[in-house]
Amino acid sequence: TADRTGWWRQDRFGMFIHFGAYSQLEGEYRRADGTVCRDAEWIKRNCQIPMNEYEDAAQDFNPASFDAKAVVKAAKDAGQRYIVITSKHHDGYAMWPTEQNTWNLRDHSSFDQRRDILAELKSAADAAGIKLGFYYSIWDWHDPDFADPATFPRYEKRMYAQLKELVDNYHPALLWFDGEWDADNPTNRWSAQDGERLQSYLHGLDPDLITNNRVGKRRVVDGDYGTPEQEIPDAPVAGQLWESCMTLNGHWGFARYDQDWKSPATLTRNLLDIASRGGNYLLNVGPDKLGRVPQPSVDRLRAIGSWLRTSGQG
Ligand code: FUL
Repeated sequence: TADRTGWWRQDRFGMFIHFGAYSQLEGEYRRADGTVCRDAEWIKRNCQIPMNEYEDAAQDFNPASFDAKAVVKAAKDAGQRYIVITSKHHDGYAMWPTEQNTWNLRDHSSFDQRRDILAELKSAADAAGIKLGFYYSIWDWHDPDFADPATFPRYEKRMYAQLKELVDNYHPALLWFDGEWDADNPTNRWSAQDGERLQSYLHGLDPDLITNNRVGKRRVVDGDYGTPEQEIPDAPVAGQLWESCMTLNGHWGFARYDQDWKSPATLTRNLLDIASRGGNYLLNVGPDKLGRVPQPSVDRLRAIGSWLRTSGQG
């Protein structure tokens, strides 16, 4: 409804954060034969890393330098007013201590067991008056019940339970779904009806929750807004709110080899272009394996913010 999306329509500019077990690899996988395969959050699949090796890498994941206050400050300095962080990407790894499995940052990592980065981010965001949302991938490469239609209902039950944990424990303002498409099964593991059922379940948990259109099948009626990716639509769909998500370099997750950063001028122009067409801009950062936002990202965010302030729009 108009009321539910009011803050979001007004906020306009948000920070996307891609952070997960893949961050531990920093975009590079060295195969046994010495060759290196490069990717980012898709590295498990695109570099065909055996699950046991990927799990071993996750076991070493120790983002001890993740600093929620610094992340929130970087967003604030840029003029961003909401943050959306990956709670679970396609690799299925949960960034909070979920009770549904042990494939998560508490139970499968080398991270301080007392810490919970989603809780840290929530309190830092609250303190700064920034809204927090979670990205959640429906597609799951790790859960053994996902891929088989016979067992999919068991997976779906766990997914519902995970989403309830997120809503009840962290009170996100928004859920950003993804992976409703599924490259292994393009015909329909996840249907529009599945999306509708999930949406009403979520609104039962929290009637104010905003969701994107990838909760269903990206139809105009799915979720609250459209999600053009790495592009600014020339002709936005009439009657649909939308948010363009974009990277600062060429990748969502941290990729140490990618230094191809967009210029502050380009980024600021994108923001103005999007805002002038009535959209939101969700601009991504990918923390490294220690949890640090790369300095080139911080610099660019600050440059956008200072432009906004000098032009009196911040
Ligand atoms: C895509 C994903 O497959 C990418 O990894 C990224 O998360 C992007 C925002 O959405 O569909």
